[in-house]
Amino acid sequence: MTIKWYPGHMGKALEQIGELIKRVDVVIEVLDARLPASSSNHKIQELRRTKPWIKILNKHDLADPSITKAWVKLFEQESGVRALPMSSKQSTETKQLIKLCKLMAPKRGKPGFPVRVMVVGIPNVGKSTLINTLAGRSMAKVGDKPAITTTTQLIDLHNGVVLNDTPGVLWPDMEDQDGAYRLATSGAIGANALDYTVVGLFACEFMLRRYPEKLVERYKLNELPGDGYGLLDAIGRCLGCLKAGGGIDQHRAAEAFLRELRAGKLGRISLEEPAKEVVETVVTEDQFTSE
Ligand SMILES: Nc1nc2c(ncn2[C@@H]2O[C@H](COP(=O)(O)OP(=O)(O)OP(=O)(O)O)[C@@H](O)[C@H]2O)c(=O)[nH]1
Ligand SMILES: [Mg+2]
Repeated sequence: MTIKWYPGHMGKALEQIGELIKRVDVVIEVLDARLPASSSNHKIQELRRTKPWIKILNKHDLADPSITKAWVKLFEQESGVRALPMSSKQSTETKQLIKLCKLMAPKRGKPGFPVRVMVVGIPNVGKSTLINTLAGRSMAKVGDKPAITTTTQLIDLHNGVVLNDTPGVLWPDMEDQDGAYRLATSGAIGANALDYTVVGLFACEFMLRRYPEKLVERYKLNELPGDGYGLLDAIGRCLGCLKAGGGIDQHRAAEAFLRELRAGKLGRISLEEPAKEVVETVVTEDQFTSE
């Protein structure tokens, strides 16, 4: 099944982002730390030019820490880009962001001339949560499903920074279907645009390949099933997802599995990592600089 999700408000939001970007000093692009490549919107990247750009690898509390570190190093190699792992619900972690915005726009941040910042990213990645944490109160609506924010909103932090919250935006042509399935696994695609069983099977196959030990631990498996279908059955049995007449309800099992995965119940998981050569270079550089 092909995944595609581009509700009407997204095209309009992309146009607004294209206009707003001309009048802001810094852009904060919120990525999902579990899938930093697939959660980056190339349509927004195309608008960048030389604009100071901060990439937040959000929800890092849910991602594999060593893989997040490799992504951060990789992104920081891009000119004019700063990258930070973050958990946008934690005010201790978000504090440094204000300082960084001011540092990246040294001519602004004075009375009457606030640093104008726009927060962009795909749906459900934590943009509004980040803004609320920075504001210290609930200014923007947040929710555990994509497309909660559908219009832009300007929020003055009263500390020399004003923020634009923007709706989560995807792109119409989801040619990279592997990436689209990772987005669906993370919760960035609307429930009406996907088949839970198929996405659940994709997530099962990935976990069997990449994190089998986490499956064994969470679902008390005596032996690892040979494929996604077998795993979905084992999960359904463990979580009590049964059909009325007997047998496993695979649809319910898939839905429950995705819910658990997204909530971090299986531990910290990254759905993608930088190419192996890049990780090796980063690790070598790390050892070199820590000596
Ligand atoms: N574990 C974890 N959850 C987070 C984090 N940041 C946000 N969330 C959760 O992610 C969900 C989406 O948050 P929002 O702030 O509404 O996301 P958004 O990017 O504004 O989404 P749209 O408005 O739909 O584009 C909510 O359930 C948040 O509680 C984080 O750092 N870690
Ligand atoms: Mg939002």
